[in-house]
Amino acid sequence: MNKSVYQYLIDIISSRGAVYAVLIDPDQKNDANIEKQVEAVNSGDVDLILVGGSLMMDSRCHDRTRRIKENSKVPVVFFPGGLSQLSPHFDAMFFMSILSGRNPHYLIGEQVVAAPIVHDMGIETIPTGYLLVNGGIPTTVQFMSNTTAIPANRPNIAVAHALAAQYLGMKLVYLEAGSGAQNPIPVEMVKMVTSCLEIPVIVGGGLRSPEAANQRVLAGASIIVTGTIIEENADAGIMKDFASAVHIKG
Ligand code: 1GP
Repeated sequence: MNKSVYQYLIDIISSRGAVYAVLIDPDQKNDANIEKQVEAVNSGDVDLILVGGSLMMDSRCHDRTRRIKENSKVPVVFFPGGLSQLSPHFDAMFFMSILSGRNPHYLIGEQVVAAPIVHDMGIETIPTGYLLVNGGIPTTVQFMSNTTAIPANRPNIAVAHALAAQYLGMKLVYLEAGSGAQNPIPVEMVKMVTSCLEIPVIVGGGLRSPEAANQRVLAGASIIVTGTIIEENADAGIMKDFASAVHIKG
């Protein structure tokens, strides 16, 4: 691909209304199904694969990332759960900071250690402000990052963080309820954040139906992420249902 992954995303947002991204966790739990999941993505009108997870239960995540990249027809982007998952197989990475938290390690510590390695690998970086919102149950990301999530019924707090991300020069804001969240990001919060922002907003965590994804795109989300759905059923038909709910234009 000649253009940057960021430009690829911007072009899809403008031509199709929003991007549908599928998160594949390169953890042991997906080992047997990686090729099947990528095949469902390839045939399911999915625009992007995100790779990452909050906790790896063995040492083979790089090998799984390579298998994802080798089989994928769409760009493969690192969604960092931690520095140890960084690999040269990625087309780009969300260079993220957990801005909703006050844990310096995830605000800037990991990023400083990662930066020279990213520079050496030459991976495209997409600066992303990551905002963790309470999804109703404690999630792995919340526990592992040792941060407090934004209360789901306080959209103003999300707006303030999202604006700060934009003014700091971030190119994307990720509204995250956490993988397997009981409640996805409230539609009202998506509306309030996107109406104040000029940069695209990603929404993920706990989205279990195409309707739920569609509501958030109509509320202003530019990128929708699902992860658990493909882990439960690596089926191209389900991916297509989500993709057509997300692609509201064209
Ligand atoms: C996690 O938002 C993603 O970062 C995906 O969440 O697994 O709940 O779809 P789910």
